[in-house]
Amino acid sequence: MANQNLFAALRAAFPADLDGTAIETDSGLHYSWHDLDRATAMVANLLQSLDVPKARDGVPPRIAVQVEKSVEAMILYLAALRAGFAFLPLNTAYQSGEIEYFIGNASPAVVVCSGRNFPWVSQIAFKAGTRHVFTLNEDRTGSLLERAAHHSDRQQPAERKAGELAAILYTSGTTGRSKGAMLSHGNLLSNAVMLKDYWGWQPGDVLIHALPIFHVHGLFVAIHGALLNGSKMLWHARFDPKKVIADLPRATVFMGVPTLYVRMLAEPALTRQQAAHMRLFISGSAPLLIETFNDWRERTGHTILERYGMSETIMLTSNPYRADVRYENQSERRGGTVGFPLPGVGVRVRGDDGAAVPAGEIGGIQVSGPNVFSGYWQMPEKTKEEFTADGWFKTGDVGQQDARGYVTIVGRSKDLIISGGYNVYPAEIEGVLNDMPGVAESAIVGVPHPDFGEVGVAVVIPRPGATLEPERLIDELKARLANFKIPKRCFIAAELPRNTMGKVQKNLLRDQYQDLFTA
Ligand code: MCA
Ligand code: AMP
Repeated sequence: MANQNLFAALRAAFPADLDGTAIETDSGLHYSWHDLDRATAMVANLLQSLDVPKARDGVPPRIAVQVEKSVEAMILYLAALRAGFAFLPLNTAYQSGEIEYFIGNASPAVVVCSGRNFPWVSQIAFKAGTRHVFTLNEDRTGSLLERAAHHSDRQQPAERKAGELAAILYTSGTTGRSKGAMLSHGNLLSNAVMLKDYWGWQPGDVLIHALPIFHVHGLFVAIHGALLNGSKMLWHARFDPKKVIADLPRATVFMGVPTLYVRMLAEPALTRQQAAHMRLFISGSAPLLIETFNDWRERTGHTILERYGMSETIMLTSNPYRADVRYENQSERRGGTVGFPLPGVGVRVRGDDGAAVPAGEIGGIQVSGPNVFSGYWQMPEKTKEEFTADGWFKTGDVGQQDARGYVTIVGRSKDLIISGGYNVYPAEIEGVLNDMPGVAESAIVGVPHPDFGEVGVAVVIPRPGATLEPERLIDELKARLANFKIPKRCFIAAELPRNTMGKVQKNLLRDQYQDLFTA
């Protein structure tokens, strides 16, 4: 059977003319397909030359990476696949306590960080038993590329089976610490191949890549989509609405979280004429407000295609790209919905008792398919809890499916805030707050925000006799947690509202602070 390594499939989709431009960056650099092929071979050869534990029981060595966005960072991801390593991307906002947990949990054989962070990241990594720590900076400097330069630019992709581990994505569940969702080469490739067809990728497509590359959206959906179509990417190191709008006449596809659309709409340069060359605008990772959907259509003449996914499953549902006879009734992109289950993906809605609910009624969303992960890294019990007895994954999202098949997400059973497309778990922040001197207890709730969609607000109860200052608590949190997790406001209160069972009534707090940012 042919090699199922995801890299082999992506490489096979490179255009015949390897001298053509694969990536053009916002700082004016051009990378050819040949460059991508050679650079991934060299880095893969470096990784394979290292003294690391061999793959055991289908579990390859892990490589954990916390670096700023750059083409070389993407090359490192592709090289890890090519060498047969499992890739573990880490948000650049994570602080030392967070990194210590991920490295301790995943025991990576190799860690790559920015030169700036080397002193503390390497200390954490060496303590956890990692033998190889490299640096990679935004400006193409660092020990990784220096070492890779000594290796051959030819390499045979490692033999991998579809079920073998390709990546671990850390995601928190309802409670407790983050869990590593294990995605296989087959999970990633099957989803990418299906989306290439469903979203109508075509010759000549050009993707504007303006998302971070340490989560599913920017790393998998966007990069796999472009590479599998042999499409050029216009590479933005960070999202700047003006720069993206300026690139629209040279592009055909854009992917963003709702905040990116909101920020572009605030720019007068966004016009129908400026967007005339575009074929497709895709939104996901967080709910797209119907106002944004409508405003975008009015301003640009394009109807945003909203889709829904998770780290554990990659893409699950999507509004249609076009009317297609293969998919009966699927023609219209409906704002406020996340569309239809993607081909091959099973979606069902279940009540609290596990029984099916009638069309149009609300329940827990469960999913199945070749895209669904195999479980959480070294957490068999957690894995078991999140799957039903008949093998469906419980997403923790609450929604409904109407008679035509459109899925709408109406809420979440998991206590989760999605802020600017990043997940924030109240339990984690409450845990840190509750450990601070003078704090008796705390609650974090999500409230509407015009830019980030939703943001966290903290309500903190002091211990008897203690005086707390909100600014001090926020500063303390900033020292310990990634910046996007920091509550935007903090209030000191005498007590938290509780029901008769003693459970904190977060809905009352949400109601109380509902208009804090939107009034
Ligand atoms: C930055 N800040 C935030 C966020 N980002 N606060 C809340 N939520 C955020 N998302 C804070 C910083 O801490 C800082 O606060 C201030 O905002 C400005 O920071 P800055 O870095 O300048 O912000 P930015 O660069 O403008 O970033 C905003 C952003 C970014 C471009 C919207 O958050 C972003 O790229 N989001 C995309 C996330 C994403 O790719 N998600 C996909 C996950 P202070 O000034 O107080 O320090 S994949 C997924 O969810 C699933 C699978 C799916 O379906 O796709
Ligand atoms: P993550 O853990 O980062 O993979 O986030 C996955 C979660 O993002 C899902 O369980 C949903 O709650 C949410 N999500 C993703 N796309 C959408 C969308 N289009 N609308 C609403 N929620 C979404």
